[in-house]
Amino acid sequence: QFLENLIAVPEFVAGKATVGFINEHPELFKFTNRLDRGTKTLKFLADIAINGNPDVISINQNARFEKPIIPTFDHTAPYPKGTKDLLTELGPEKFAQWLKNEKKILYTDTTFRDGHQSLLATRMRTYDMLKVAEGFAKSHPQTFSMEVWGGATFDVCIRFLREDPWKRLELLRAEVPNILLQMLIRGCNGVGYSAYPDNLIESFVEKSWEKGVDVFRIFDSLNWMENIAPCIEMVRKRTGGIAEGALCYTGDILDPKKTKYTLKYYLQLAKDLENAGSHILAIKDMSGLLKPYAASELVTALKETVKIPIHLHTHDTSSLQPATYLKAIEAGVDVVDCAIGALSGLTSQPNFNAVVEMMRFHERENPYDIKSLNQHSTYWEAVREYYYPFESGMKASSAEVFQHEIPGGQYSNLKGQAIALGLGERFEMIKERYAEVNELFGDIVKVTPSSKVVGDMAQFMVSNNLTKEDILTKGETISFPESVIQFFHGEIGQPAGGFPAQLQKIVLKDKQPYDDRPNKHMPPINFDKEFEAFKNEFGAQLQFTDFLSYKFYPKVFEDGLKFWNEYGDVSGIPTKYFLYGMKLGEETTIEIAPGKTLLVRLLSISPADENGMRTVFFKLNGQTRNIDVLDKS
Ligand code: 3PY
Ligand code: ZN
Repeated sequence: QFLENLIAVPEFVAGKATVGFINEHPELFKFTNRLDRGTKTLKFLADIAINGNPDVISINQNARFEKPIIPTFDHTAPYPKGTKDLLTELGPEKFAQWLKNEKKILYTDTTFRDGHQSLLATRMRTYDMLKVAEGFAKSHPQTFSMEVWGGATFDVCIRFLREDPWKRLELLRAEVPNILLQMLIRGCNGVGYSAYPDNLIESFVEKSWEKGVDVFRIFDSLNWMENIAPCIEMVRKRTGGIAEGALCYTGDILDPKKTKYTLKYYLQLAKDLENAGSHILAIKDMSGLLKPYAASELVTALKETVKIPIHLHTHDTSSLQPATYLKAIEAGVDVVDCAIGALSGLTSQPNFNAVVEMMRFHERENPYDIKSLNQHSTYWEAVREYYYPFESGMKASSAEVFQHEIPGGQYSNLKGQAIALGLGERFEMIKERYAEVNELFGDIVKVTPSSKVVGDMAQFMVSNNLTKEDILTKGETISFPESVIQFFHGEIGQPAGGFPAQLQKIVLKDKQPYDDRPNKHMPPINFDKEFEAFKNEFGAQLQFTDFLSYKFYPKVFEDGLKFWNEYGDVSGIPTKYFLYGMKLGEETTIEIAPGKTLLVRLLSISPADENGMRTVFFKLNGQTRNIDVLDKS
């Protein structure tokens, strides 16, 4: 391994190693766990078989899984031309012009990102996506884009799924070379929850494009242009992709009593987004609050205000949103976001299959092979069963969302968090408090990360039995959650109309808030120096993308790396075994590298010895192998 480390040092390869070379490169002596890939995989399977997956808190012993049926398509046929080819041919400006002139309604498929983020706490694994990505791309090349990256997927990939998000992107790009791939980026908060140095975001944007992202949907959780505009600029400068500036929709423009987020407010924001260089404008209705008649009014007015095409995103939490799409389409919206049937509805996007049917025989119909779309839905229906521990428990749509305004992506998580904090039974109260906190904070836009602040505060109030009055009268003695302090300190930006001054003082005590971009207060990253130091600390074999992951999530990345050193890449393990472990006598194939497949059968498990150790016997490609595991039960 010393040799491997040696050739990873560019100076050595370039023949520039000097006398002090060895002393200057301590990483040469960092040796990762040398178990071969097969053994590492067995180690993981053995551990899960004995101790379970720590991310699966409760197992339903009666759960039965049906084998997902992969939709059929012609594997040998070339990829039909799609929007990615068009972007390459036209460049982003002309592409946007093409989109605006296109009469047919276009669709973004959110199944691989927001669909599962909103329904299954973001737990969908790359394994399940790769089974159908090529088929989808070949059967539905008229799709505007596939949203596959960003938002919470980046963090969850490493933290819970133990996958490298960059590898996911690369693999999906290879399977989908013809359709635009889209990501959600939180302006200058990137894929994190706070502010970062601008040059980190710039570098992140550039790498994302290189690895496969074409459309960058850029938003800010407070609709603060100062956090959005620089990110639009980065996409324009550092990539050949599309900058889609997003306005986050909240409130109700039809309600005369609501005077903060009015039609005028949104039109101004849209104009600002266009002037900042957006190729496309997104209406990001993250909570599903944009009602049908409001959509009609908003889209009509936006069409008169901006020249760029309009892309509408919503969540079907209340079940009203297909009607919203209908009205928006009538008013001239260019693209709408949908999720494949089995991963649609409730807190996810409207049902792709059904919206396609809604538009059949209409003058703006975009014809789809509905039989194939339905086969994709059947596939996802079976796959979804594997992820039952991550379902939110929501059984029906609910008009309550118009009161609490919780974003779709947050709802399933918030419920899980409440249960984890022992507040499961008080979830009704958490929803009520959520609305109260919003009022207390001056009616803010609620989407990651501002929605997390409101959620944290609501949970804090419920667990400490605090009312709104308590906060205002006894606030001096309360130690507020960290995210709330950061919010009032201006670390995620400035809300429209400013912070409520009295509460800001109560929360911050003597601390002085920022009134400008928090990123301004951060020194730029010295990439050469820091990347070198990163490799010295964690291993010479690590890539620049690993470094970027580390900069967003240092602790999560470190834990992930420890995991990978011990168990290797587990992304090729079928989901059933990844989450629940193999049962005696079960057999599976696992691709651990292109063309390298393991055939694994679980033969037997010994009882625990006096030290709690058990031995798990496998057959691996015909040979018996045994792995010792500590039984933690
Ligand atoms: C995210 O930022 O993860 C979102 O999905 C916001 O809607
Ligand atoms: Zn969303």
